[in-house]
Order: sequence, then structure tokens, then C-alpha cells
Amino acid sequence: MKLQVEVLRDLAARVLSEERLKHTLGVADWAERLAQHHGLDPLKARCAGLVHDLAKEVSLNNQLRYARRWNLLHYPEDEQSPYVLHGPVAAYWLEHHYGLDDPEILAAVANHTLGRPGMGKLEMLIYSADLTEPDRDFPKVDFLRQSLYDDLEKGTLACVEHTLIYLREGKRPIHPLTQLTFEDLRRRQNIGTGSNNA
Ligand code: DGI
Ligand code: FE
Ligand code: FE
Repeated sequence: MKLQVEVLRDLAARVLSEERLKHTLGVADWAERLAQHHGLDPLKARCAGLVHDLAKEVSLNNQLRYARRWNLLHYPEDEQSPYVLHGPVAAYWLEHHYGLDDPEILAAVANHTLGRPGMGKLEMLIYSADLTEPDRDFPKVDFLRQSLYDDLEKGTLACVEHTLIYLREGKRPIHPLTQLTFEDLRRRQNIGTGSNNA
């Protein structure tokens, strides 16, 4: 499918509440700007941002039903914390019911909440832009924005680390994919700097 940013924007406006749409447009703008800055495809970044939370306002019961039907459940934690399923559900829906066929955009949507080991750049970009869009407000957010601007990989590692700390402090269960994503990014960066002596 030809990327039709207007079509995806209209879809988001039709499906999402006003508040969620504002967040979505913030992610799309910020992701596009980061993509431009880092030499990635700004149109893909905008498109992925526009649709990343498309399934967020489906009831958790229905998200679970779709995830079961479409074989999207891979960990016991997926059922224990079903609010982590809206990315995979949206990606499946976009691919199979909306004809969106760009694998990078689909992966970025699917993995925007938990990440995954081996994330590509667009996946990192959407994971991180989601956490740091202009409407987000928490003490470390400006540090994370700057760090993403300076270096996408390092910034994403800092974002995943922030999520881990936030979950631990709130005594919330850590999904295995969040932990694996953190370890994978850290390992890749150690290799990159030659400081991995293991
Ligand atoms: O959909 P958004 O609110 O824009 O953002 P998101 O898709 O990143 O979802 C954020 C929620 O996901 C937030 O409540 C934290 C939660 N989350 C992220 N990683 C994990 C997690 N929750 C659990 N239990 N475990 C995780 O590893
Ligand atoms: Fe989300
Ligand atoms: Fe979001």
C-alpha cells in the first residue's frame, strides 16, 4: 500500500478520543522530527506515530479476545497485563484489515510498548517518541528528549531504563520483553564502543 498519511490521520481521528488523538499527533510530530534529524524516513515515522495507539481504547477484554484469536499471546504476562497488547493488536489489524504492508511500520506499532531484542531504528524511534512526546511531563523527560536527539540508540536505552525504574518503583510486574530489550540494547552498545570484554 502506498503510504497515505492523510488516510492514517483520518483513521486515528475517527477511532481515538480527543485526548488520545492529541497524544498521537504529538508522537507523530516528534517522531517525524527525530527521523529527519537522524536520517531516517520521516514519512514512515509520521505514519507509525499516527497509528501506534489505534487499539488503545478497545476494551481490555476485547483486546484479549482479539489477541487470542490472532495468536498474539506469547507470554503469561501478556494475559496478566493485557494493556501491553494494544500494539500487537493494532499492527495485526492494520495489516490484515487495512492493507498496511510496510514491515517497518508494522513492527514499530507492534513493539511500541515493550520493545523487543533486535529492534530496528524505526521501532526504537516510536518506542521512545511515545514516551517523550511534547505532552509528556515527568522529571527526566527533557533529559530523555535531548539524549534521543543526540543519539537514537543511547536515548532509547535510557528510555527503556526509565520504564524499568518506573515499573519497579510502582511495584508493577516487568514484562520479560522489557527486560530483554534493555539487555539487548545495552549489549549492542557495549559492542559498538568496544567495551565488551566478555
Ligand atoms: O499507550 P501509551 O500510554 O501511549 O504508552 P505505552 O504503549 O508505552 O503504554 C504504557 C503503559 O505500558 C504504561 O502503563 C507502562 C506499561 N508498560 C510498559 N512496559 C511494561 C508495562 N507494564 C508492565 N506491567 N510491564 C512492562 O514491562
Ligand atoms: Fe501505546
Ligand atoms: Fe502512545
